[in-house]
Amino acid sequence: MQVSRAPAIRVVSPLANNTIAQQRPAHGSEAVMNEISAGLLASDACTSPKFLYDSLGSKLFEAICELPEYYPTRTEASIFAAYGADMAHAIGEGSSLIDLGAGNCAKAASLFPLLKPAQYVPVDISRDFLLGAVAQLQQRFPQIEMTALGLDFSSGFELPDSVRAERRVFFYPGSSIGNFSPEQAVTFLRGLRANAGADGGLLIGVDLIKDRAVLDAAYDDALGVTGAFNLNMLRHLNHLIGADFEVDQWQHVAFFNPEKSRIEMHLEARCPLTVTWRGGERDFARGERIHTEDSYKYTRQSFVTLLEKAGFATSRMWTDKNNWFAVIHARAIPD
Ligand code: AVJ
Repeated sequence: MQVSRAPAIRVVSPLANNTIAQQRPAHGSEAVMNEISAGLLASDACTSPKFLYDSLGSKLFEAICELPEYYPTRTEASIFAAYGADMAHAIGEGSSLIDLGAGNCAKAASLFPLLKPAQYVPVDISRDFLLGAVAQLQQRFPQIEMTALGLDFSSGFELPDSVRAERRVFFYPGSSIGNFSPEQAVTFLRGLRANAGADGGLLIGVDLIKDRAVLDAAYDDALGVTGAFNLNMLRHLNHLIGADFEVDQWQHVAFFNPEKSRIEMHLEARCPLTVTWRGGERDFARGERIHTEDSYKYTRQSFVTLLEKAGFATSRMWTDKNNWFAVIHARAIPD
């Protein structure tokens, strides 16, 4: 018989003295300064999409998910709703579910009644946000052991001993994998494979190639919410590196690049201007751009192939009726 108890919530804090936390310093640190400076000074200026998410940026992304043009969130949710039981069957009860970029933990929580994991391990860069969400969840699901990890997993990580070694299943919904180039995605997934162990698995959401007009509209919506989301990065950069970007001198540009099979987001200078920040400055000509995000789109086959390169064999795939989005369950290929 399963004994129900409410285990203490353990949190690995970026402040704690452990190797995980030390891999990535907090925003505003010297490493972040150097990273942003280098991007702004590159001949094709660029910034990492992670800087889209300050507190306003996270709210704007939530608003994006409600836009009629932005199909991924809603389409993925419809796939979970239709095939949750099937997914639970493929994965099996009693897994250790490791939720990458958990945020408010809502997507994973909706699967708990079917999936019945033994342990839930939400991972998110925003530790405080995560803590609140997990405390509430633990009340609703006292029989699931919960261990929250506050860390940036994007550049690789190791799991602490508090995460069960058996039956690890990485949960990576939302098509966030699209922010990596295909080569980076293979490296990232190989890292998951190494952490998963031979009996491990992966449940991942992937956005599929579709009609170009649908893709373009999803990243350049009529209300201008995605534009606000993109432009807000400038305010965040002003805060992080003491820059003097003026938001009204820039405009949002987003389009599907079919050669690279990706949406590109840029910020384009509307006039000749100079930006200054702590330790640097740069002139931008009118029309010159900062590349702020890529969102790669795959075919079902191209993603299955990518998973194979990373050491995962696809066991099941679920899609919506339009074939706009896929949720894939893959198992670690034994060494
Ligand atoms: C959070 C990376 C999945 O690429 O669709 C939404 C981010 N950018 N609109 C995506 C995003 C512009 C989103 N991901």
